[in-house]
Amino acid sequence: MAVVEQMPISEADIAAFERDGVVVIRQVFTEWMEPLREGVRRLMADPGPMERSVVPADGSAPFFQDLCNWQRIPEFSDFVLHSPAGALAARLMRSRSARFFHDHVLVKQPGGSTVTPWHQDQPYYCVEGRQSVSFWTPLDPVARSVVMECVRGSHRWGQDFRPMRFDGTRLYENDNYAALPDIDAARDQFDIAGWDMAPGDVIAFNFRTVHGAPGNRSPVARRVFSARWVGDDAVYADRGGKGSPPIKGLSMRDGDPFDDPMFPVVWREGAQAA
Ligand SMILES: O=C(O)CCC(=O)C(=O)O
Repeated sequence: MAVVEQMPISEADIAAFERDGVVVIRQVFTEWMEPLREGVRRLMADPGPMERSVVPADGSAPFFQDLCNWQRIPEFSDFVLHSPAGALAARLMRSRSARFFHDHVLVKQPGGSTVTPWHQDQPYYCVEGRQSVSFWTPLDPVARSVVMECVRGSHRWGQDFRPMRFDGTRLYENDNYAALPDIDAARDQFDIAGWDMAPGDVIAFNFRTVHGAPGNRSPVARRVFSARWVGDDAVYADRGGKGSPPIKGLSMRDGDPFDDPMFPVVWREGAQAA
């Protein structure tokens, strides 16, 4: 278990994460790149039941997506349980614990035109809380022009916006959510963050932070392992419909502490000394 004081992040990084809902941390997962690439190779050869790839109508390269595979792909299990990710998540969330929620693999093949629309993750999820973080971890170099972007401060807008499937249909029928503002129509009115990324770097963002990504106009694949974490204040959220990921077999009720063996506490304050 990683010792939290040894994490390569500063108080300034944590303050930026709280203020902006997003921060980039350099070279934190460098030694995990080859194992995660091997895990993605294994996954793409044998996708899971939640695979939902998009094949663009224009004939350009597909956008491979799959979720919740960490228990069956050994390289992913190893990363979740033994990398510094849990300790890093706890530190960024200022939480005494870090519980793993799920993994999401997103591979945009070279030339693929599929855009990831602007969205917040929170309303898709069966969990609620202020303490949350996703680690968007690219396994290839990703240029600023291709990288996922985040709207700084949007996690503090005080509103959850309608979750849409990436094909433009509503995730929940008859919901009361407002539509997300049209970010692309007024990009200069938002504080949009994005960076050139090297393998080993991570973009850490809150589940409420508005984010999206362009198609992959570059000549190299954009393989990403996104790892989602929650903190001490996490509770189960029944959103009255099949959320995303569509996780089955949970017995928690709305407002219950988010505690199920499917979501292990990977890091807990004080436990590393034991
Ligand atoms: O990589 C992308 O295209 C989008 C990533 C994303 O939406 C996420 O990790 O939550």
